[in-house]
Amino acid sequence: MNSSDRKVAVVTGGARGIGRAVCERLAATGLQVVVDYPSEDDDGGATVAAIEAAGGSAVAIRADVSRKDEVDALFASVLERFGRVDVLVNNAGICPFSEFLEIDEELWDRVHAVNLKGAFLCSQAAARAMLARGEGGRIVSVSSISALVGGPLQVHYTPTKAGVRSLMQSLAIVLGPHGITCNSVLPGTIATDINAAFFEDAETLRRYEQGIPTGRLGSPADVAGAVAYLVSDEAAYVNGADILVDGGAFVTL
Ligand code: NAD
Ligand code: RM4
Repeated sequence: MNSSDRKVAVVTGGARGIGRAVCERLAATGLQVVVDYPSEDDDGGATVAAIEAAGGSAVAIRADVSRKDEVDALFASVLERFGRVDVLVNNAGICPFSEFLEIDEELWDRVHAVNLKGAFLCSQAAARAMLARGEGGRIVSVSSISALVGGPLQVHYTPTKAGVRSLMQSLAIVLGPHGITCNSVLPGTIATDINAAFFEDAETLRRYEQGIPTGRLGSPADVAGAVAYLVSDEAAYVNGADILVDGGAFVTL
């Protein structure tokens, strides 16, 4: 099969954690995967190597999602190489846990720029390519249980996750008529680098696990499964929806 005949998925922040699991899962379903990464210190080489070792196809391209020039260059490069974008997964995100009174304007802006503006910029660029091709598409954003509940050390972060979920709801209305579905996955607490320091304390980890009916933190693969469903043909009529992947934590609150 010519590479332009195979569907292409762009996954932001695909170097590690949930993004890496999503990349590997989508590649296993036959998609060509573009692994976005923000800097040479945090590159997508390991993700590409794992996909290729499993017989899949992937390339890594650097772009900080908070920068419009870099996002535009990312999608221009994808179109030049593959001629199409079929799937976008907005996964890139940061959560520098901080006390409310210690969050300065710069930190607030940075968290919003990566988590929310980044999802907007990438969704707009991907939608332009999908609309031009006219064959529909899928946009999935990795929001969070934090779109639904607050967090004492996440005052700058939870509004971005509510915002990303809301972005998908509005885009579902705008893009649905063109066969482009827009949905969110809301992970609960997933063991990744983003919260590793927080869970170094065994007592904190035990308390969290006790609050989750399934008795454990989630894994990146748990989230990737939900993303893969939303990207699949079976989810063609799912639009503007959320899938909560939290082991039941929310319903215990
Ligand atoms: P992680 O820190 O392992 O991964 C974050 C990824 O985002 C990394 O690959 C990093 O390189 C990338 N990234 C950071 N800034 C970027 C930028 N400016 N441009 C492009 N990429 C950038 O953490 P994770 O848990 O895998 O987080 C992935 C997403 O899942 C985030 O949006 C996070 O908010 C969300 N999430 C995580 C959890 C959890 O408990 N781990 C729960 C709910 C939602
Ligand atoms: C999530 C949620 C999780 C936390 C991460 C960092 O959205 O709040 O509990 O581990 O953020």
